Amino acid sequence: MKRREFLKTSIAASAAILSTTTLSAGETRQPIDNRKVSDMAFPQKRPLITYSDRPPLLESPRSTFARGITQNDEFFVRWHLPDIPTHIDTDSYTIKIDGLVEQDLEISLKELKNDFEQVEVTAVLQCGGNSRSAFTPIPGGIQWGSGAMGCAKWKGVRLSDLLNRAGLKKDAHWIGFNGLEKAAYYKTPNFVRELELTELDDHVIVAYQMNGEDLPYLNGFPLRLVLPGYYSDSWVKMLSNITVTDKYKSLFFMDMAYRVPDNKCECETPEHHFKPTKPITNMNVKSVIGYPENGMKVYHNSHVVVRGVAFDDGHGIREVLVSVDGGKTWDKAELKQENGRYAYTEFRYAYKPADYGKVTFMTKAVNRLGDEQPFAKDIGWNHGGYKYNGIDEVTVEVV
Ligand SMILES: Nc1nc2c(c(=O)[nH]1)N[C@H]1C(S)=C(S)[C@@H](COP(=O)(O)O)O[C@H]1N2
Ligand SMILES: [Mo]
Repeated sequence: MKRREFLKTSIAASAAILSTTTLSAGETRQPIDNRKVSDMAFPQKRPLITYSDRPPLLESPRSTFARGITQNDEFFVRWHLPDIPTHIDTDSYTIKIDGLVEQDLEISLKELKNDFEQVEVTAVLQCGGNSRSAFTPIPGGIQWGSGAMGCAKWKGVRLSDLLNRAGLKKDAHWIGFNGLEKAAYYKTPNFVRELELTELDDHVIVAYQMNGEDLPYLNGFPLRLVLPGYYSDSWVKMLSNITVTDKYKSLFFMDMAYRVPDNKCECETPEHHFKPTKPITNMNVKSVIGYPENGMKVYHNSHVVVRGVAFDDGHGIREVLVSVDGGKTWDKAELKQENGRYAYTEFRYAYKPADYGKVTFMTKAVNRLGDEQPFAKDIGWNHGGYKYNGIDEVTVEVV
């Protein structure tokens, strides 16, 4: 069945249930973009859009995306378990490596910083559920707008160097990563991720610094996994254990969450969830406008510079196109690419509003493979609300 038909049937089937609302099931639109930052700030953070304080769930406002590097104090925060350790003893903290290795290792922070080659990578960290509020009906989970993402310069050591020091045994195939939450609350499902050895290249690092400073506590102090190009569910924070195994261990977070339908459109209907599913891995191409913002007023005949960021999974951004006529015609934005292929590409587009009234800016990024962002309405629905990458839109008023 083609997607359009698929949608029609699903809309017809659910029309009765939804008669009290104007939303159509299985459709997608622009993510919610009217939330204000909170009055309250968490330690090391400026006030952000706050969904919960236990666990801390914080979203960066749109204005953050006018710049290519996200500051540490404006970087979004997501934790799954309500109880995160509130104290870390940096002198005794170690990262343990065990399982199918020649030699179990326990590496202190000091050893990590002194005994291994130090490397840096600038990379985008984006939750797979970023922009989830674009999906209708809205899937369960945090109703993120577009701010569950950020781009930082990460410094640390290569995961492969750690694994080589331990020495992998012949049957080594899977690697499990565990955050420190486990130690304190062992009865809740741990936040553990598993990756296949073949997925891990030299770009994967165990990082202790973000933008030249220690990782902020809420972003995983003192150590986190950095997987450039991958959605951030696997970027385990407060990383304390790495376990090498021969078999996939089947864990709650890997089996239930962060998966999409294993079909070409990665889509399904609210009535019939598609099986089988697959884990989300590589990020699709996306752009988000940082300036101007929805509802702003700009002066007639003034010089408006639309600014924002674009990224993909590391293939690199070829161009960012801007439309002011609803997507009929597109113009190229200027690009600035200084931080490598995993980082944000900054774009800017100068515009002189010649007419009064509302004007909508749309941005569409295209990567080096030729993949481009679809219109919001053409994105397939999935029940987890993952991987939304619709053409971004901001509407301002010319006065
Ligand atoms: N230990 C631990 N690591 C974790 C998580 C978690 O709940 N616990 N959540 C993951 C998810 S789903 C996301 S989106 C990112 C969020 O990273 P941030 O809080 O630094 O923005 O951390 C990932 N790593
Ligand atoms: Mo996430």
